[in-house]
Amino acid sequence: MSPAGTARDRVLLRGVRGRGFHGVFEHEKRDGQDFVVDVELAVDLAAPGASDDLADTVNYGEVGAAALARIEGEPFDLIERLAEVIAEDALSHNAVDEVTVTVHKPQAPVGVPFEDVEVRVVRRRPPVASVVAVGANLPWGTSSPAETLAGAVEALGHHPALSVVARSAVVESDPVGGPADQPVYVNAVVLVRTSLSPVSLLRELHAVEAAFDRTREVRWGARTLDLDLVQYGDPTDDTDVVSARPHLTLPHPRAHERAFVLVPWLDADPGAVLRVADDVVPVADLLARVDTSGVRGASTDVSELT
Ligand code: PH2
Ligand code: MG
Ligand code: MG
Repeated sequence: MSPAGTARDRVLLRGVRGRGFHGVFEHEKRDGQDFVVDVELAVDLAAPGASDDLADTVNYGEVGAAALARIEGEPFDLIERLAEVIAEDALSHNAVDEVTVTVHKPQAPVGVPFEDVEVRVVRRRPPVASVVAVGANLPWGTSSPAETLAGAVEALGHHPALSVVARSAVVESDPVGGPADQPVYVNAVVLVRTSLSPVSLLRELHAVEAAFDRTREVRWGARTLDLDLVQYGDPTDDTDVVSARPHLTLPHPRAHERAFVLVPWLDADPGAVLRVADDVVPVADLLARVDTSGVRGASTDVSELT
């Protein structure tokens, strides 16, 4: 991890070349010239390195095609602008934390003999709001599930690219699904802001789970800690990420029907909304449709449940 908390690994695509019509001068817009683009993507490559699965990284073919489309597309006056839009495109990929785009214009009308002129922009993701549901129903060492939740929220807040904006009351809830004989859960919802990509945020959630010795044996089975990414970005301005990939399903496919998520979420954010299929629905409305009898308390203090 870099000091900013983002990936140190890189995917580099160099020398994407095309003919474009960018430039301040009329003859540049009329005749066109070559533009060459380098794209450097900060992506955590540990997961794809282990899985050998394209879904865990960024497809450099897609990045290259998008860069070429920008070179050949709408003419801009400035290569600064061209670099900026190529960077924006690259950051729309769910695994990309940061991007460096260099645009070269080797035939530019500079007026003196020269080799190359280039501009380079370095762009990170602007911080976005994201929603994390936390749950636990097994002690971790001498720590009760409620203490574990508090520890997990604290661990999240220590990440340099992530800040905790609000945390709900802790509720107690009957287990939903999985083995019938498991202990009751404690659940809460945490609102964060982060400049991590969705993929990197999910990886961070898994790292915090692992720090509390979370194991994955039985689906929906008892666990020391569960951190689920419910929503990434803001559906009210369409900046939320929608993804159907098995490793990154966003928004969380079951959050809209789970009282143990909706009750604490509404407590943390009375104006919360969730994308459900094609609609953006207030969490308060979703809550009116579900059975909340298995969820108890909006105890505002973690220590009350320890
Ligand atoms: N998590 C599950 C399955 N069932 N039930 C409750 N009450 N609380 C949970 O956090 C929970 C669950 C899978 O993550
Ligand atoms: Mg879960
Ligand atoms: Mg989970």
